[in-house]
Amino acid sequence: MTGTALPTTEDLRARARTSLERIGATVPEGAGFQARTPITGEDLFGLAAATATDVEEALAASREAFHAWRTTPAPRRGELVRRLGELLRENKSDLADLIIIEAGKIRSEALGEVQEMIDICDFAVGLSRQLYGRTIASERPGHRLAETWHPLGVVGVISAFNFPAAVWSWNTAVALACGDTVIWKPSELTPLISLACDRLLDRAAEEVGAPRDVHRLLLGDRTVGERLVDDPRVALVSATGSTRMGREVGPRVAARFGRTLLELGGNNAAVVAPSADLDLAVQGIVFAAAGTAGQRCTTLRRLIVHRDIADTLVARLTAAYAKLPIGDPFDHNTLVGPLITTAALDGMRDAVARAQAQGGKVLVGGGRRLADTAPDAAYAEPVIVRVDQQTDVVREETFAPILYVLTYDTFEEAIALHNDVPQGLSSSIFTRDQQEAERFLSCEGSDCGIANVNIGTSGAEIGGAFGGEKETGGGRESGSDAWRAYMRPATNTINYSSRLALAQNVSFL
Ligand code: UN1
Repeated sequence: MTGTALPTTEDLRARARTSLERIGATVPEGAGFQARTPITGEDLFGLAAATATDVEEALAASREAFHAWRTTPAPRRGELVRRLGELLRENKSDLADLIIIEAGKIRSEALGEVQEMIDICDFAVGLSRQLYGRTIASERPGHRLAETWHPLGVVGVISAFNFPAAVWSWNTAVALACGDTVIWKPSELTPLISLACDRLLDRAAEEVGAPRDVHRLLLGDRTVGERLVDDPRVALVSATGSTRMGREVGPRVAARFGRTLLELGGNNAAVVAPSADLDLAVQGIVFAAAGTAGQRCTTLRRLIVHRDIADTLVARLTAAYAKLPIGDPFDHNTLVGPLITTAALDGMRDAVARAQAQGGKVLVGGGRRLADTAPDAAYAEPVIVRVDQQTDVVREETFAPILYVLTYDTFEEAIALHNDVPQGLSSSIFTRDQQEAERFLSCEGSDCGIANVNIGTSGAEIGGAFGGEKETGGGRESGSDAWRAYMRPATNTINYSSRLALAQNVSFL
């Protein structure tokens, strides 16, 4: 528990204004919707939402900017991303403050999110000189096959509240290096950090002489997102959010033959084997399960522990949970800030009640804190629930700090439990047995897009591709060769002989 009182909404409003001013962003005040803070659960500013005309104007401008941007040499496009990365470095503290105010992250995690943005900019600058295609041996004499990667078009980025800036930056830094233009529809819950990011990119574009319309921000509710989803001028819709949202977005974009990159729910598990280093496992588990108040898509939600060590591990986790400092995310001692809304708290309580009704036992946590001082905020104690079976509530993603603990006897059983959920984002195993670790990483082990050893499920670096299988949506963002989703490949056959030879030995004329 933290001893200090929460800041007032007035303080937070002033702080947000100061950060926005230092960044140079102006707030489009209006009556469309409210910027709010989960720290007190109260409103900060009324904002104007984008109208249908604004969306249309952004689409036309973005499409036009694409025509200039795609012919700008890729290393020159990288200069825009480099300048953005520098501005993110210079404004790191103010950006982190806005993330704390709007998403309720603790300071070290908010700074970590900005660092992730800086890292992806560095990556994308390098990428701008490495958009490699292949040369392929032709079956015909005097011919060469080549693969060329071209810019795709306008990319619509729809992002969620929990990584309000980093997920935008993964998409935007890479898309810009690839020669695309971007229209961003952020979560309605985090408009201020979006305004700040947009302003910094705007400044970077001015300074390097890039077309201003390579990036457009559209604030507003889901109708704004829907317009991007349905418009054939948006070549790729990159959407992060719930599986429910993905189920709507995917088919709608597919119906017009557009492309999607979906990052949806996770129901991430860690297997803890009898040989595990428990000191390391406890640290890894507590950060992954309770960090960010359980609101990462990579949050650890299921622990699959070998029966022989289950009681020992659970006792250590329970002790660690009982001491977690919960409260004001600006307080340097706090490790668990608020949930985003009281609706999220209701969802958490509902899931725990269902788990109990299905035979689960609450071992620690689950209570509400600070309800008297901040009735509109949602401070929850991270909870551990021991369950005998993977019941339906355990197989769902509840976006809150709930850790379900299951036990196993054989490694095969652990893998079967691990994979028996609809989602497939992130996974990990704590073990000192190399065979077990390798089997977990193999094709018959974890079925997730991310599989780790002796580290938790969350906190991926940008260098790898980020995303997952099954109901997680199948998209890959960020590092490795995720850039290919933002470009279109063309296969070229070049005849440098003076004979026309047809493939497959076809003769004609
Ligand atoms: C998300 O929760 O949407 O791996 C992204 C992580 C972070 C990104 C999470 N680097 O936890």
